[in-house]
Amino acid sequence: MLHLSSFDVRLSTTHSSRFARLEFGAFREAVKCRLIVESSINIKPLIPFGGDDVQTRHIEEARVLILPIYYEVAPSYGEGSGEGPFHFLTASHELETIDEETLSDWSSLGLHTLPALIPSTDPEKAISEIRQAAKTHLDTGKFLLSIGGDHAVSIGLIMAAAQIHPDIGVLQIDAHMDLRDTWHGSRYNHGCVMRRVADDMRLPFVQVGIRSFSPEEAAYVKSKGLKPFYAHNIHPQDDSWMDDVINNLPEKIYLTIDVDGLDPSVMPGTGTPVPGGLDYRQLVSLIKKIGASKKVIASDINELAKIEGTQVSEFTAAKIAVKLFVHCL
Ligand SMILES: [Mn+2]
Repeated sequence: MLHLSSFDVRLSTTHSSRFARLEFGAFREAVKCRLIVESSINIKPLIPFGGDDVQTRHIEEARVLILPIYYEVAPSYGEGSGEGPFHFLTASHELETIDEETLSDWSSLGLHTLPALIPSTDPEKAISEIRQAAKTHLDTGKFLLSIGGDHAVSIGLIMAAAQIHPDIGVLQIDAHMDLRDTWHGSRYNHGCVMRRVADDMRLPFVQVGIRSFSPEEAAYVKSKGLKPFYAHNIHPQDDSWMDDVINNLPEKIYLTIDVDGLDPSVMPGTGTPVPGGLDYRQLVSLIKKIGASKKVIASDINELAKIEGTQVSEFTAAKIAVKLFVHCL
């Protein structure tokens, strides 16, 4: 007689971050088996940013490198950021190549989309892999735009940028402080990005769009005398607060854009949409001002999670990438 009460099997494949749990239940007459997909990243083939016609074939001739990173570990709420690079790049193909503000043709800037990076699902290992990959690309002196993935990818990316440019500062667009020391059992979780920047990398940083944080983070901000740009203090029409952002940063910038920094009416496709965020034009103005007054070394766009039936989020994310190219190169 077979007696099974419950039985879990965790499966993982070597080529993707796909996890599954097999559940066996014992019943009087039969043993039933149920497959539950806990979290999976569907690794799909990617098109280059803007499509094949835009791709600068030879990497040596490129001015901009775009690094897609399939990574999503322990999301806090909604899932799907792991497949963000696929949806971002697919949407980028639909962009017109003239930027309406500058009237420049961004397709001739020399964009080269790199093969996707699929890091380990162990956060510490993943951060190390991302750091090494980013370091190799940043060593070329080209502008690196990385596409997440969850926000944890930025830890490795910023580490790499700071290795090459120790005088760099970080500008974070985000609804969340990401100042937890650990989250979901790791110091390298998406909720810990800026804590690593502050405590481990000891870099100056400015946070914009903040409207969601824990008691631990509030206490940390108070103890360190930090002055985040809370979303509720950002004037809807007057952009003069952006001068304060600029004045609080050094000359060299790493710009990390968690898409949930935008208002969910603009960017609904993200795991933790929080009302009251930046509007699209405010973000573009900030990018423009930063680009005009600082040297942006590298950037990332992360936490994009597609909503089936609408393309607004991924198309907006792709458009933000164009704004980085036309204003920050
Ligand atoms: Mn974040």
